[in-house]
Amino acid sequence: MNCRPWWILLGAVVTALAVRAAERPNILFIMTDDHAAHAISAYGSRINQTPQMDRLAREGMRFNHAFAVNSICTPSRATLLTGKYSHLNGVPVFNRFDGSQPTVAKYLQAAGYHTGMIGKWHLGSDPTGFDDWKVLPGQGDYFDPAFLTPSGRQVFPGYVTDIVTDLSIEFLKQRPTNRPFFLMSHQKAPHRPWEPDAKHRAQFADKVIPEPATLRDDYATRTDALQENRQRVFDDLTRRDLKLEPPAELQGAARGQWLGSVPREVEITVGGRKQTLTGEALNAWKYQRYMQDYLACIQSVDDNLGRLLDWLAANGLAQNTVVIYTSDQGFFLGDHGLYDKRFMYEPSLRMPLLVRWPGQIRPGSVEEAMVINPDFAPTFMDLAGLAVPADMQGRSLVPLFRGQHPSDWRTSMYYRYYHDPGHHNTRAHYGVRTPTHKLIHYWKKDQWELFDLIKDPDELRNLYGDSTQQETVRQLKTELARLKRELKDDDQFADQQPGGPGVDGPFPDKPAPR
Ligand SMILES: [Ca+2]
Repeated sequence: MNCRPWWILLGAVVTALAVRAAERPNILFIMTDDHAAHAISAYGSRINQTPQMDRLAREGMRFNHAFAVNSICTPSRATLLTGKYSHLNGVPVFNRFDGSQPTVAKYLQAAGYHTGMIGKWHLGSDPTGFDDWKVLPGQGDYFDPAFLTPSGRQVFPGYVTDIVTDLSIEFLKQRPTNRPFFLMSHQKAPHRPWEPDAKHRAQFADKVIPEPATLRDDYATRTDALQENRQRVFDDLTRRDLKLEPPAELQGAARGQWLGSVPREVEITVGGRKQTLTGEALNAWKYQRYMQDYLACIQSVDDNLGRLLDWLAANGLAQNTVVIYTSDQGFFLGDHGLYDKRFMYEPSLRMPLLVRWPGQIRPGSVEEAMVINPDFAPTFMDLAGLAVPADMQGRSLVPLFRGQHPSDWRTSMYYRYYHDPGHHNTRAHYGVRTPTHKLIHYWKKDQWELFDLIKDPDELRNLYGDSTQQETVRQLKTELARLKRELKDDDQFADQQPGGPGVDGPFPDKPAPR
């Protein structure tokens, strides 16, 4: 029996806790919205340079196979918080998140972390599990955005990417320094409508962006699902997307209709001379116009990432802070002629993932293991020294950070998208991806696609009906069924998705559109 007085024992416990707290790293999780990995130079971008993201890659680890399991904003965010797929966290589409369920923020807060959520939230309900939060209502605005806070709505003048960074730094300045912090700093950029600030818009105004090889994909061999989509650069970008100015005489509904429609000819001025673009010339111009704004938005994100990293360094926090940069999913940058995401094709499925953890992650390392966004919550738990709850469906990435490769790491991943027809007439589908193949099932149409990712990385040849591929199809269907079972996907939302008010409104306090 221990005979030491109680205050000595208590003192020992307090000391032990303090030591443990000191050892637990801070977690700064920076997530953007719709930032494709192939628009980061560390990932070999052909279209832009991102020096601050490259700095993270150089000082930390670049993941080459990080995938979203349901490639749209709201489900991705629900998965991030819960470590669960959509069919278990209740958010398969743009329906509101039930914030009473367990989340990683609540677990970390209970374990003594100072928790914060700043920026794009897009889950409809108020954040739970955070000591402080300031979130954009719905999609939020690029300029002079309103934020929802525990004490009400507040408008911040300026550009949203700068403001989210300012507020993140403010959170860090105000934090209690005797506890580790967990901050989710979520940028709205580069989400549609791709509105850059003047400085970055000017940087890209005259840039000619190389076209992707699949911009004029003819969709041969693919299923009806791709043929029917309405997210094409040439055919679906509106005048508003392309930042065309309506004629002054158009007002009210007529003005809105003009901005919301797809132009079949556009007048531009080159070297002081007016020129009318149609057909192929117009198509090429649309791609340029789209990408110039998208990339200009990203350039501001990159600058602001630099500001955050510099602030950590200047305040002695670089060493004991795990910095994570990712996006809620990927994006089509004209690939397959598309913008937006949703499809299980690589540009949309793949997330950028850069992680810096000095002393633990070897600088400049590259990880090929397959990781998925349900892995984030278990990773945060592990970093905080907490056991991963049994109902979380991902795995901690901490062993990978340390250069270890568990022999039972996943070699396939499961994906499921529900929002059909959604905003872009995208067909619901689920599928399995392995290191070499992808099998997709559009279940409402009962159509399939099979791709050989080694021989056909651009996913242009659907091999599903190919007689030489039937053994591969059989194996992938077995694996797909196994994953579906293991992940407890019982088609909970296959036919019907949750209704309700959704995450984009109504927000009675939303400012009038400009
Ligand atoms: Ca998104």
